[in-house]
Amino acid sequence: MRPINHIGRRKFLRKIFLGFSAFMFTFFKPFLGSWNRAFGGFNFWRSSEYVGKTRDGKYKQFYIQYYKSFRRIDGTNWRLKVNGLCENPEEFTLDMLENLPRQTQVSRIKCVECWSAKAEWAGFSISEIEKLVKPQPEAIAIVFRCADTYVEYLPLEDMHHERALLVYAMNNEPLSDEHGFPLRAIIPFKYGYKSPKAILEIEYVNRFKRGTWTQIGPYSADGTILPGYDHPLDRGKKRRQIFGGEIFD
Ligand SMILES: Nc1nc2c(c(=O)[nH]1)N[C@H]1C(S)=C(S)[C@@H](COP(=O)(O)O)O[C@H]1N2
Ligand SMILES: [Mo]
Repeated sequence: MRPINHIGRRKFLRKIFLGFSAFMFTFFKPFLGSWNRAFGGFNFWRSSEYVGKTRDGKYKQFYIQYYKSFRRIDGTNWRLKVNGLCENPEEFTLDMLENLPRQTQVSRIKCVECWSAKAEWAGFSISEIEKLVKPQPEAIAIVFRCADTYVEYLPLEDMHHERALLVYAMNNEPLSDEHGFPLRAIIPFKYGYKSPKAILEIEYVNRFKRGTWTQIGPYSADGTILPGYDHPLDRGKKRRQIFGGEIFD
C-alpha cells in the first residue's frame, strides 16, 4: 500500500479550489451586470458631505479637479476673507458679493493636462473689492487660499486684466460644489491651475511664489497658456493647434 502523499493532497485541494472559483464566477457573472446597473451610477463624492475629484459633474464637457477632498461649504456661514497689505481688511458674505456690479463672460478653462471646456460665468472684477479694501502700493500679488488647502499666487497685474473675474455662477446657475462654490477665479489666459475654486481667503502680498499645482507638476509658476495643442471636451476631444494665451472659441 502506498503511504498518503501530502503533495498529492495539496494538488487535489488546489483543484477543488480552482473548480469552485470557476463555478462561482460562471454562476454569478450574469449578476455582475445588474449589480453594475444598480450601483454603477453611484457617485461617492456627489452623495457624500465631502467634495472631491470626480469625472461625473453636472456638465459632462468638464473634468473636475480638486487637489484634496473637503467638507462641503455652507454658503450661509461662508465669508470671503480679504486681508494682508490693504487698508481695510474685510469679510464679505456671498450676498454682498452678488450685489457688486455683475459681469458675465463666456470663457474656456484650459487645463495644462490638455483638456479644455467652455461655460458662461457670472461674477465681478476684483477691482470692485479693492474699492473697499484699498490695497497698499507695496502689494504686488494676491494669494488665494481654498477649502481643499489649495494655494495659488496671482500678480495684481493679471487680476486686473479685463478677462480676469471672480465668479459665483456658471451657465446661469450658482456654482456647484464641484466647480468651486461659492466663489472661484476665472483667469482664461492662464492654465486652469491659475483659476482656484472654493476660495476662502484672498491675501494681498509683496511676494510671488509657486502655488500648489506647480509644486506638484513640472508647470510654470506664471501659468500663461503656451502654444501647443488642445483637446476640447466639448468638441469630442478633437485635437487642435493653439497659439498661446486665451483660447477664444
Ligand atoms: N481649490 C482648487 N481649485 C482648483 C484646483 C484644485 O485642485 N483646487 N485645480 C485647478 C485645475 S488644475 C483646473 S484645470 C481647474 C479645473 O476646473 P474645474 O474643476 O471646474 O473643471 O480648477 C483649478 N482650480
Ligand atoms: Mo488642471
